[in-house]
Formats: sequence, C-alpha cells, structure tokens
Amino acid sequence: MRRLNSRFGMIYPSHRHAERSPAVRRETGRDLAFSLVRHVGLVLALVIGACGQQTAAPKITKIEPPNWWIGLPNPMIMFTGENLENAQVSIAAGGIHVRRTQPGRNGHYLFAWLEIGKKASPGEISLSVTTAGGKQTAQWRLEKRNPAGESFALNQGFNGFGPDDVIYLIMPDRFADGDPGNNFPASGTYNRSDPRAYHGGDLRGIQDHLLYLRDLGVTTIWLTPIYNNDDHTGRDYHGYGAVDLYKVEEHLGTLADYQSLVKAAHGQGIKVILDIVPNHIGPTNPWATDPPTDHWLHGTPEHHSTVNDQFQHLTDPHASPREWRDIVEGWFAGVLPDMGTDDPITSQFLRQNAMWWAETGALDGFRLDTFPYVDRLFWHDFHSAIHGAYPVFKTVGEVSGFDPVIAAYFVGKKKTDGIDTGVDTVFDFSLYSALRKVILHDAPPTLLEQVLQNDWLFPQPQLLVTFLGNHDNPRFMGEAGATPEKLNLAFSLLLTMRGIPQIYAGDEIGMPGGDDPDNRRDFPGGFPGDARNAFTPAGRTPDEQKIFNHVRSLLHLRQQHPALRWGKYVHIFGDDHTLVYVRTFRGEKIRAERLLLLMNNADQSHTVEVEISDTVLADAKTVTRIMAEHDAALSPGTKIKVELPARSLSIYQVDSR
Ligand SMILES: [Ca+2]
Ligand SMILES: [Ca+2]
Ligand SMILES: [Ca+2]
Repeated sequence: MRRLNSRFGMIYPSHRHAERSPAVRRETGRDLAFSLVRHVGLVLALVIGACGQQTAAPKITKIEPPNWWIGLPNPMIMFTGENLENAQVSIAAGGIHVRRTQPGRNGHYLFAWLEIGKKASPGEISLSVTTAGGKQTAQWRLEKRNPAGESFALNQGFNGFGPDDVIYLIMPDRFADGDPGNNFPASGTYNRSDPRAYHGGDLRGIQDHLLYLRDLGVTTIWLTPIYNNDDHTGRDYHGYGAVDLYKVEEHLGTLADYQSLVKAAHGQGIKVILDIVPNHIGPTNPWATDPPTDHWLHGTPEHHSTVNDQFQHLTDPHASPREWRDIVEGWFAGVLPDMGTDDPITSQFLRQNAMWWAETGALDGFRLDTFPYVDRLFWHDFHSAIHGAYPVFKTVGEVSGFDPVIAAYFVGKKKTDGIDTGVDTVFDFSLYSALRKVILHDAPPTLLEQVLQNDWLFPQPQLLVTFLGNHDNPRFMGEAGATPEKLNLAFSLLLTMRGIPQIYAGDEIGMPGGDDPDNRRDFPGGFPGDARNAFTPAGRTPDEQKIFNHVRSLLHLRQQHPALRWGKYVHIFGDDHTLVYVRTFRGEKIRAERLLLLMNNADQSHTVEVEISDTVLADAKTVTRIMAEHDAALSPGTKIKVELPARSLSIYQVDSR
C-alpha cells in the first residue's frame, strides 16, 4: 500500500502497515529538525524584538494530565496558556525531573517530559514555567497508585471482562436522574421532550440502580463517554464530542461521582467499562481552531476530508492511498475534528488520557469507539501501554459492518498487516445481523452456523462481544414484525451461544425505538415525574414483565452452567426453522457438563428427531430438562426425539452415565 504523506506533499512507499511505522518515525525526526530551525528562528526574532519590547511573562491556564501516579509510565505534561514559546519547566521536588521540553503552537502550548524516579514521594508538586519575561508556578499532584492496579483483587477494579460476564450498555443521560441539581434547566441544554437535548440522567442515577442490575444478572456495565462535551448547544448528551478530555460532563456529574459509581459497582460485584474516543473530539473543542501542534489534528475546520465506512479500503492491499486516508484521517460525519493519532506527541497524550481514566476510576476495561478510523500503530502503542500497566484489563473495539473478515483484520493478539493492534476483542456485528435476520425475517437458522464458521479468523472467538442491539441501531422491538416472543427467543440464542453477551439498557423490558435518537428513549421510572417505574415489577406492563423474567432467568442459568459461558460450541443439525447445537465443557476444577440446545423458529410447535450416532451425543445415557417444556426421548446411540414449542429454545443436559 502506498500512502500519501500529506504533511510533506510527497508519496513514500509503505507497502504494508509494517512499513508505515518507520515512516512515521522518520517523519518525526524531520519534525524535530524543522522545530529546531523554527526554534532558532524564534530566538533570533525574540532577540531582535527585545530591543523594542520586553518578553512577556508566561501564563498557565491548564495542565494535562492534572495529576499522575508513581509507578505508571513517565508522563508528558501539556501546559496550555500564553507566551510559552521559549519557556522552560523546572520542578522543586526530589526524585522527579524534566527530561526535555518542547514548545507547541502559537505560544499557547508547552510540552514537558517528566522522569519520576523511585525516590519521588506523593503530594503536591510545584511546576515552574519560566521565560525571559517572568515565571509562573502551578501546583500539580503526584499520587500513589491504586494498589488494586497491581493485585487484581476481585471486585477491586482493573479486572477485565470475559465469557463469565454479561455487559449492560448504558447511556448515562437516558438511564436515571439521580441528581436533579445537575440538570441546568436555565442553560437551555436540558429538555426531556427534545430527543437530542440532555434529559437529566447521570452517574448517581446509575449508582442508585446497581441492585436492579445485580438482580437482573448483569456483571459489567459499559458507560458511553462521560467526557465534558459542549456546554452550550445541548446536543451532545451522547458524549462523543469531547471539549475537555480531563473533565466529567457536568450534566452527568463530577469526577467524585465517577469514582463513587465505580467503587459502588465493584461493591456489588459489577465491573465497569468506559467508552473512550481517541479518534475525534467535538467541533467546539478549543483545539479545533487552536491545535497544540501542527500535527495535533488531521486537517482544519476549513480543510478536511470526511470519513466513510468502506473499511475494505483499509484491508485491501491494492487500495489507493486516498481511500485509506479518507477513512483514517477524515472527520467523522464531516464535523468532528480528527485527532492526529499517527503523531507521537498526540498519541502519547491520548494514551495517557486513557490511563488517567483507568487509574482514577479503578476501571476494568474500555470500549474503543470508531476503532478502524484510527491507525493501527496508534492502537499497538496504546495497548502496549495499557496492558503493560494493567495486564488483566480488557478492551473491545467497535468495528461496525457485518463482514467478519474485516472485523478480524482489526482484532489483536495476532499480527495483521505487520502490526498487532493489541485490542482484546471486537463486537460481533456479524452475529447481530444474523440474529435479527433469523428471528425477525425468518432467514434460515443455518445463517447463525455460517457466522460461527468464520470463528477461525479470530484468535479468541469466545471473547467476541455479542449483542442484539446497541445505541446506534433501531431497537429490536422497533423493527417491523417484532414481538415479545421473538425478542425472548433472540435473547435465548444470544445468551447461550459463544461470546461475551452485551445487552442494551431497556432491551430487557423490550423498549421500542427506531433510528437514533428514537432508540435512546429514557428508561421508564428513572426520571422524576415518570408515570411508572419499570425498574420494579409493579411498574412493568405484562409484556415487559414477561421479557424481563426471561432475560433474568437466562442470565442466572448462565451463571449456573459453565458450558453456557465457556463450553465448546458444536453444530448438530439445522433446517429452515430449526437449529440444534451442543455446548460441551470439560472442567478441571469445575464439573464437566454437556448441554443440548434446540431452537424452533416457527410459529407452530413441532417434533424433531435428532440423529446422534456419529455426533458428540452418541454416548448419551440420560437427557434432563434444564429449561424446556417437554421431556426428551432418548434412543441411546441413535436419536433424541423432542417436541419444541413455537418460537422457543429448549435446553437439556446430556450425561453419559
Ligand atoms: Ca441529573
Ligand atoms: Ca459540558
Ligand atoms: Ca482518524
């Protein structure tokens, strides 16, 4: 693949991504040379200028990160302010010193790389920024690491997630309002009848409903981004347009609320995954018009390309560089400034930012937004740092699109295109699409088998995050022909097939909703003045209760049966309306078990006879009901005969004793 180097207007040969890496580094060397030339030029200009006017004193308005931890990788500090062209940084604290500094653009930014030694002690530290015109000293905090970051003690954070977990996706603004004090009605950003305004949901509201989640059987929550978003338009309730990467959105709460929520969740045995967005920032982020370096962003508000989702151009070794660049450097939706993730300074800033949220909250994982739109080398470096600091921590990348070949191109733990992205897993959009086609549009269930046939593409298919819905797609119940029975059947499959299931908040009571933002309605009962409270049985309609009970039963069944979480998946039989599969678990510490699952996707009940000779069921001696209406009739060594109710999944345990 050849890639146009937009910065220097030349094309360099970069056959595959492996060669992009040294190319980026070469460019960096050049940048330093240019920066030196600029620097010398600036000094001359200042010497000449000094004859006419005095050099101004530095002014610091912001330090990012605002604090750091002893024992995490040495940080790069970015100062924002005025008159920082020729500033130097000094520190009056033992065991910590400045390795180098580098000015940013416009005199508005300054970078300093710190080295924090073993003798450094936690506490307030004075950072002094000095120019010929004066000095400003600012306070910065160095802290002790959270001990759980090294011990991985159960329910203390940094624990990652896996097939033992069920992830529950929450958009904090739309779940529950636990603090009306942060709704800011006077600001014009809060309006519950406007689907694109803030509705008042917040972090405290989630904390107030942890017992509901625990009772349902959820073990992990995924929060959509909580970064500070635009404070004026009130259109950024979703969190994907950050204006400050080091602040919690004021409508959602405070940093203390974030820490309190994660701690309380851990107290209930629930892990927390935060959604982070290294790819882009919000249009009103100050960086859009005043970026910290020349390479901080790809393009400017006036000149930039727009992304498309034709990811095959990224995987295609013969694609033109323009097509590759549009996806990786284009602005999302044409309006969200694209971060210069291929620049080492920007890359380090974003890595540290992610680590800061992890360490501050004692998080368990990240959901990585818009994964393919960021270059592979960034993800490689990102994961080296994150997994280096938190070996058990897990990440899941959003690779939308239904082709498993493309999803597998991005997944980590294997080198593709010369680079291992390091991402632990990706969402299984391909299974999502097949589940909806089979259950809602009566496609043959063998479509599900076809999805699983591609599992060889993934190093750890059991870690794929499977789902029926999310905040970017119409709700299952928002689709034509959806019924509570079909939703229940879809959940039965989701929660018994391989993978780590993810449930979108509200789907467990069959909430309706079409395209965004209609798929993001408020959870009934989460908000002051709601007519009913669907967090309680009394507040649910009969259909909602039926779905809730079913999902809850399945989640608890999953907890009881390791075969549903870790079992090897084996296809047995499929026809136009039937799918039969087995999950076998060969436990060492836990008892081995074998489960037989039979789906009937027809509107009528019917009896199936499953030939078992020459299958993993050939040695079956008993077949016991686990979640099924009828007993199964076993003819040892030859067949299992069972009546399957309409639109149902029946589960049996098979023993050879
Ligand atoms: Ca609120
Ligand atoms: Ca805000
Ligand atoms: Ca990008």
